[in-house]
Amino acid sequence: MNTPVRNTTAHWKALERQHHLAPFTDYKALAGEGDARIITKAEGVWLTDSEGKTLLDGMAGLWCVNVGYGHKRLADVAWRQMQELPYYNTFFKTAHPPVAELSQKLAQITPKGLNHAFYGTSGSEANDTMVRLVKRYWNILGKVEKKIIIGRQYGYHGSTMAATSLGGFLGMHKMSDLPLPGFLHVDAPYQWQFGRPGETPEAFGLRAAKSLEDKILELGPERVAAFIGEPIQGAGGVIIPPSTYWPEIQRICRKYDVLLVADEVICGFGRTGNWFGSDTLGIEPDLMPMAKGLTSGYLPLSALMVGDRVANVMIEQGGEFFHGYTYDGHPVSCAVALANIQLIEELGLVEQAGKDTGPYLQQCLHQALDGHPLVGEIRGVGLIGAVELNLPKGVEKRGEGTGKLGGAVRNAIMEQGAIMRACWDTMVFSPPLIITRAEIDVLVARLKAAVDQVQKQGFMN
Ligand code: PXG
Repeated sequence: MNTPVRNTTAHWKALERQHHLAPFTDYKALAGEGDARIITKAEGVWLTDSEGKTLLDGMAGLWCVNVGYGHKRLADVAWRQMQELPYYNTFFKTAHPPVAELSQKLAQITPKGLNHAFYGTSGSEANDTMVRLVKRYWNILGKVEKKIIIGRQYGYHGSTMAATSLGGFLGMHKMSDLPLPGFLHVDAPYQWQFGRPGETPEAFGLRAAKSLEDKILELGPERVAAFIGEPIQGAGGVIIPPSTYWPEIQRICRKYDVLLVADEVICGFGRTGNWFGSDTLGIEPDLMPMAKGLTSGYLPLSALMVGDRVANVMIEQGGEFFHGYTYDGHPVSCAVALANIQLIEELGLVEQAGKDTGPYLQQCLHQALDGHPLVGEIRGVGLIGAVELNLPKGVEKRGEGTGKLGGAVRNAIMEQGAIMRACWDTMVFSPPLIITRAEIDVLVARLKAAVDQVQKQGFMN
């Protein structure tokens, strides 16, 4: 076999194929399609691949590069911190300035009552920490039967054993004999798939929330420890619940003394037009896992924000909490997170997503795609949203064999020079919050061209 020349696309692709098991990848199928695209650099909202092709990143990496690529200030902060204190742990009675200062900042910008942070390096870890902490909390209080944690269909909370169990993806469960015992799931507030003909969004929202109350009553409230939900379900297809849903969920959790966990890993740090999805949707969570936009993906870091109710019990009555990861509160990641939050503030990105570019993106999508035969619903909040593709009559949404239409549009928009993700046949987007109106025009034009191309190819037939 000829060895490809070093530092060429063929070389990197060959190394990938031979040695890298990438996440969420069908390895054989990818090799058949000509291997992974090699991304070499990025600036603003633009990625460049190893062949010099530029792509508008409509996904902010994996929903995480909120401030966009290429901010030298974040690199400088990391460089300085690496020289001063590249690592020290926060176990065993030590701490350092970046972790202390970031913790204070997070307490300031998160909703009222969330005043303590427990760190990790990924959203999955934050959720594992949450599971351990929830169980510990009820054990300290002597309510040892309160052990079940309820998630939702199409919920995504990460890929560790506990995080996969919290999530509601059957395919993921099946692969590894999950969920673990004590993890159950209720309905997603997803009207496009589960709404009844003529049902108002308000009525649908209450019906979806009722599935939680029914499940709690079926199990017995004394056995239910917590409920977890993303304010807006991201990887499940940007599922935006009707306005009645979250207030009802909040009421149910309070009534049955069930802790409420709002997973802000995607919705946090300006994505929905407020600092947190909980602000936008009116949620008052007891616990809040966050990651991604916390550092805009420049370095790995996650935090579990812990509300006073739980923190006070852990602090006053808990004794030592035997839990932690080597890189908890990593000084370089914390310094970069702090600088990233300051950058979001200085650039006014939260306001911009909520009041300017977010609504503009929705308006452009409606102008370009309303009435298109391949397009069903268009929805969004701030700079997160979705375009539902219309499946041929008789094809069940998200059933066996679906996802091909979404895959075709995703490939077509990639050819056009932009990246969007397909969740089955739901096209989703979550661009960097620095995206300009002119760049939004480009993204929407490329999506329209992609949808037109797929329609012309006669995909529906
Ligand atoms: N919670 C939510 C809401 C997430 O979206 C996690 C937790 C886990 O975070 P980590 O850092 O462990 O990945 C996530 C992650 C996709 C996709 O394709 C989404 C995520 C990760 C990878 C791919 O939509 N979300």
